Amino acid sequence: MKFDILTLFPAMFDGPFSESIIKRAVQDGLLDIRLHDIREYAVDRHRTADDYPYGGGAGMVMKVEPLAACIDKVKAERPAARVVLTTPRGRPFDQALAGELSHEDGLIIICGRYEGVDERVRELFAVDEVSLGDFVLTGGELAAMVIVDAVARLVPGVLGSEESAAADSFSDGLLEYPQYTRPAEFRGAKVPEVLLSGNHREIARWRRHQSLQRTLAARPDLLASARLSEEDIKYLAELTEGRRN
Ligand code: JAH
Repeated sequence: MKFDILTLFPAMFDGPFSESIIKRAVQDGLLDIRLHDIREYAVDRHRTADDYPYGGGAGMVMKVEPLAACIDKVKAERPAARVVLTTPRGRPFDQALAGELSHEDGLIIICGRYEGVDERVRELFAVDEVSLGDFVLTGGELAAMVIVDAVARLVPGVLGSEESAAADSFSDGLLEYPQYTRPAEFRGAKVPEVLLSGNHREIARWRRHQSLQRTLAARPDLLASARLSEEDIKYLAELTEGRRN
């Protein structure tokens, strides 16, 4: 899968893509991550990438010309790629969208800066706006890294056979059950007996119940679209019994 990232701060990406799973996937040729410095597409003497907003107001706006030149260049190299702009006003990014994007041939991710990018970028290019949540960053770079990470791990072969994406949180729309490893007791805190029992049916049942409990407690909104069995629904009914809501 090909990722092309358009940014004024390419050096921000040095760390996250040079470690662990993403690094290995790039080395193995499964991922091709390219960084494009938007400033290199500014043609004026000072390589200006921002300017004052028409109509006045606080802060600066990312100029359209350097960004458009950069998009033109990258689109010519990647005609099939989908163009994404990270912004708080975009479509909420979730596991379903990560899965959808992982089937694309390539992604061109535009990282905004300042108060935002000149609106004409959205007008002139087919741009999908994506948001990581209702908060404001100093720029889209960190959001782009999150998107690359979440999408890349869904590309076949990126996770080893040890780590499979299938059994993760959200694969069935529930939060993950608690995990433990050795020692069986630490500072008086014990690993639940059932996990040491070797009874795999009981272990699976306990884990499912834990997932349901946690989801009900922390993210009850997820239960509406989770894939639940008759037994799950019975268990949830038991959990909520005695409550009035
Ligand atoms: C901030 C351009 N939803 C996360 C997110 C994504 C992008 C930005 N902020 C938050 C952002 C400033 C300029 C983009």
